[in-house]
Amino acid sequence: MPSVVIVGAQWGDEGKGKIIDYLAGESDLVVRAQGGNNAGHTVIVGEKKYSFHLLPSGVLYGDKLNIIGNGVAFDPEGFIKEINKLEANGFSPENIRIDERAHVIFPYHKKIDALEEAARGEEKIGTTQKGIGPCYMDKIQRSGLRVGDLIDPELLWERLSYQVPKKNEILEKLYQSPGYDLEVLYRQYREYGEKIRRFVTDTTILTHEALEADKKVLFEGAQGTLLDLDLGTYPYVTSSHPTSGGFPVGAGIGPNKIQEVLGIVKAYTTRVGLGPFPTELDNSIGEEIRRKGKEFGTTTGRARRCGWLDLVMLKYTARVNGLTGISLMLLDVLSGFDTIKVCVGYEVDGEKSLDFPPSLKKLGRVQPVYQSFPGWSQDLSEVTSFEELPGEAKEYIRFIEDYLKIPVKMVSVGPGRKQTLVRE
Ligand code: 2SA
Ligand code: MG
Repeated sequence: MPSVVIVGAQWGDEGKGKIIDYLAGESDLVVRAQGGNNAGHTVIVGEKKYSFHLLPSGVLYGDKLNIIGNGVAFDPEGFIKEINKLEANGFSPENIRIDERAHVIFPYHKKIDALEEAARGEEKIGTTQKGIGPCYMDKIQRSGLRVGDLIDPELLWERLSYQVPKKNEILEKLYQSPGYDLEVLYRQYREYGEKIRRFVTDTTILTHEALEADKKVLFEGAQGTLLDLDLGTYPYVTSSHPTSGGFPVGAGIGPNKIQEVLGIVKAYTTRVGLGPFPTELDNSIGEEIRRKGKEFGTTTGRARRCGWLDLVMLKYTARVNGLTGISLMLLDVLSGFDTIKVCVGYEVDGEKSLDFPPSLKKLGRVQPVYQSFPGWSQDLSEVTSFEELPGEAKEYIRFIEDYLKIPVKMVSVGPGRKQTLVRE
């Protein structure tokens, strides 16, 4: 399969980083197309753990091109920090390319993100405060600055001279918060522009050429389907499209170029940030999952909310992404539970339903209908093939496949590269 899209099929943090790293080994290009450094992809090589935010997860291989596509919200400060860290770890950033069209995050975006969250009080989204929403707001409003502007000192000055006074007015009048000094900001960002210039190009050409040459292209999704601006649990969503549909636009390719859509599914469910979560376990089982699964945010360190697997939700996310396969992650975390539950239906206002409701209010009233499965006690971390899994774990996987009518192509039983079981 020359081109594969990897999408999070839940609320993010499904373990995409690990699978992307695994598949990157056999790919020529790794492409990010949405989100920014609000993402947190963890890759574990040997004893060492690497966390990527803005960088595509293929950077640990020396021979892959890593593309930050036009749809990404690009934070130059975060980018420079990440490449410095990469170099300090002995890896080269030279195979990274940034699309000229990607929009740039400025400090005022981050500040507005934080102030807007504070202003919302109880109604806050629970954002990562990386300025993602406000940056995309400028993009949609057609007033944003793009990477191409950042590396052109004259354009940068021109665009910032218009933008900074406007942002200052918003900050001072709306939020009673101090604004920014235009010249200081300009000098700082001009310097960033100098530092990143050598990475900047029209990446759509590179991706196109690779696809035309039948090279293997890996499209790396960040966040998850239920955080999609259109298809997620609005307003508790991110401001981009983490679904498969986000890739044609965010990377500048035709949808017919995507051959496979691999959904990354955690063997249970987690969520960071606020909003309804039908199978949430606000009890000792939820805590046990959090502890065993080390469910804390990679970017912000926040404790993730945990619950059982929700197949009603997955049926929806499988449909809107057109999933062709599933990679089931963190199965090892479920070892040791006597009983494992799976949500197979919803009950809302006394009525049974098999559909994930578009209405957030309705989703908040959902009572999950569970099917119970016997658990297994074996530690799965040493298992090297699907056949070796305990019968109960196989049964759990087969049930998921039958319900969703999608094959589980990979199973992960630990964070290491070797702990990935690929089904023949
Ligand atoms: P934002 O910052 O505007 O994108 O936040 C909007 C919502 O999207 C959620 N969101 C995420 N959810 C899970 N993981 C994300 N990335 C980091 C990670 C998060 C972290 O991989 O661990 O470190 O806390 C991510 N990014 C955004 C967010 O919680 C809001 O609900
Ligand atoms: Mg993450």
